[in-house]
Amino acid sequence: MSVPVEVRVGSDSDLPKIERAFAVLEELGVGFEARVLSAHRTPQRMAARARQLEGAAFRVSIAAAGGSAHLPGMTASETLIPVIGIPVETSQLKGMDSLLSIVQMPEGVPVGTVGIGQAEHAGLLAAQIAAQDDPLLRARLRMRRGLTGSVAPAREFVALVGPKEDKACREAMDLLAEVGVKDAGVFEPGAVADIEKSGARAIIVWAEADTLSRPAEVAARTDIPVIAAPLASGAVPSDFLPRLLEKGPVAAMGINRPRNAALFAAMIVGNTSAAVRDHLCAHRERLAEEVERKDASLIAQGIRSYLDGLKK
Ligand code: RP5
Repeated sequence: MSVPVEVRVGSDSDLPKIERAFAVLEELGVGFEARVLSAHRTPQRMAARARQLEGAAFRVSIAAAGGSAHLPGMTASETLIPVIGIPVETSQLKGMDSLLSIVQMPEGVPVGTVGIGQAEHAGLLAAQIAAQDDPLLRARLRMRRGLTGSVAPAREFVALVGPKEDKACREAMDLLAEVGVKDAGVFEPGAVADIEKSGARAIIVWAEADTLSRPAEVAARTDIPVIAAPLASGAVPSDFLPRLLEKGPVAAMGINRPRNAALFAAMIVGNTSAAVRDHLCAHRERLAEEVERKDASLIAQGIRSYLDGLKK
């Protein structure tokens, strides 16, 4: 049996809280490996295993952690397979600490985040990603989710749902092209049947304050992984992200991170495209070089001159 899914937790105390993820994977017959790997207590072991995931043919990692929940993000920084983050519920802050630690990733390193404690959604998303290479699994998954109608086999195509002329949409399209995803197209929110016929491997759905339920509405009608990309022009209310993630399964990006939505979609495509994975690797290296260049010039110039440069 192939093992396309890794499930990692920051502590074994997380295991009972994400039991539904294991149950879904077992029910669908998806092979998985479960590990306890702490970003803080065993950072080297955690990173070393993350670096092996691509080579060991894993398609997706589910990473669950609570509180100062750095496991999903640190895992994502060490691999090019998609990482789904589960924010584990905490007693004092009810998992809001976990959610914000996981979802608001910087540009270049996305984590597809589910709602607080939504382990079942994480299991379903992982199965949806794994099913793209496995028609029998896909059929079981569609049956379990009550999805009817025929779907085209997945190809190298990403669907975007939202206005074509929008800046976020253009940025995402540009980045998809940059990392070698051959084809992408924009659809209306109601056009899920057309998206299924297109053979899309991922769907990016933009969500604003008045359309927060849109990604979940699309996800309810398809087994193609839905990436929820929230956009906001100012401060948002504290229930903004929880409302976005109330229903699913959707993999949420941080607020105003359209390029991360494109990268997460490309990582899904990269599971079956060596060319896309090579581009993603080069993209990640460019980001690292940029930070290294800045660090070197800070050391060379000293803080005052560097700050003056930043203010110009
Ligand atoms: C996090 O700290 C873990 O993911 C867990 O949710 C939380 C508490 O861990 P334990 O103190 O129970 O080991 O790193």
